[in-house]
Amino acid sequence: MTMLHEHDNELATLISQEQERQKLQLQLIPSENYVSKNVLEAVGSVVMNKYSEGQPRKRYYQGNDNIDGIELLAKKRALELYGLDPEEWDVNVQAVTGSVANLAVLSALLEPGDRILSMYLYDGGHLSHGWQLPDGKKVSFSSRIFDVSYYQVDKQSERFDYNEIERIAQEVKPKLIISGGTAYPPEIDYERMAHIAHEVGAYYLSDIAHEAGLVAAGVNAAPFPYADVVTMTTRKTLRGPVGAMIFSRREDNQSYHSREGFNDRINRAVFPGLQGGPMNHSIAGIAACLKEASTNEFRSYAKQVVSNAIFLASELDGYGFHIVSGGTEKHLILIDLQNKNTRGRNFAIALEEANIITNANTHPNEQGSPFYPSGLRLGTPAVTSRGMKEPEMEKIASWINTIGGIVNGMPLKLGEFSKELEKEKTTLHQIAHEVAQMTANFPVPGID
Ligand code: DSN
Repeated sequence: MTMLHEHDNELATLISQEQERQKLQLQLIPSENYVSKNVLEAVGSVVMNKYSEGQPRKRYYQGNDNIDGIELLAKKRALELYGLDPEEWDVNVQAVTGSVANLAVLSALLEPGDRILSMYLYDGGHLSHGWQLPDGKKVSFSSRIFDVSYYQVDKQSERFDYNEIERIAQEVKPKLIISGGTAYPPEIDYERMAHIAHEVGAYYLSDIAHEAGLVAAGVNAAPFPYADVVTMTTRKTLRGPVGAMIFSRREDNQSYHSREGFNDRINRAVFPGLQGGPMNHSIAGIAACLKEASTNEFRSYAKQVVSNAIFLASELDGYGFHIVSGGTEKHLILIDLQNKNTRGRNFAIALEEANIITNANTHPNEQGSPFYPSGLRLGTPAVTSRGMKEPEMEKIASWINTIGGIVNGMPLKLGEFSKELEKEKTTLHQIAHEVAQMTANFPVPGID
């Protein structure tokens, strides 16, 4: 950063401040993590100067030998990491984000107007799976193109009732079923989801954006034996850069459209369908993170991510927080705050004041809205990357409980809430100080 400080101090200062924030605070947003110096170096490299529309060895512009090498390396490492036979599976590493990856799959396999069945957003689904508001307003682009139906979790257990999902699939007869999302803490039964999809002649798309690293490490089950297509982002539990991967079978056994492989259609949907030149620097970063994810060190890390989340959930449960789905089998925890007389945003604001970063989230029995929900989402990937374990989770749970006690019963309206919170600043800043003392003992990968 020395160069940037010299030539553009205004920008360099903001970046430095963000670096300090990431070191100082507890990053508990489950989709966030810290990339290594290797990944940072690859992403900040000159490969971003090159245009490379097309596929490796089949580019539209000259001068792509090295870019081909990087993309082929990323693809090879991706297939190896998930134990996939390159004769059977292909992987596209060009989609810029998970949402674009999902849109590419939908546009490759379906016709406009075709029906999708996906998880309801409030229960933990994702925007790119075709979200429209209960009043019919189509929020995501995929919901404007396709006809979307939803399945939800059982309101009591807050877990999937697969018989009910099967019943809905048979009723709505989708052309494609999606599993996965952003806030479903139990593992998903991929075999059952594939069975439900294939029984009604639908494709099965498994989106494992959140679990990618846990699946790579063998800590969570893999959808590959069952799914037709698997999408993931590379930045969450996989601990890579912003980017996405689309794994698809070379053969389309459903023959809904044609005998052409999924992969050819998907590659074309990414480019030229949705994107121009790929982000070669992200692809280089993906290659770097995939090498790291194949190590024993990463496998131990992923195991600890889940142990930490299970422990943190159980501590919070002990403090009387309503842990959605009764716990977690992954890296994330969802809390329904209705018994704590507060909203997710209010709680998250108070936690931030104490250097604890979380996000407000909807939950299956939500009465609020996605911007002002009554849930809170937490996760352990980033704090585990710093080396934190159960003793730190115990401390974090206790801070969250203290702050939960402070916000309980405060006015919900944000203006009034902020005024009330002002009166509690001494306690919150004392916790912020304790958090800073703890984080100072845990180096940040990629920074320290
Ligand atoms: N923003 C991601 C998450 O936090 O889960 C989903 O795209």
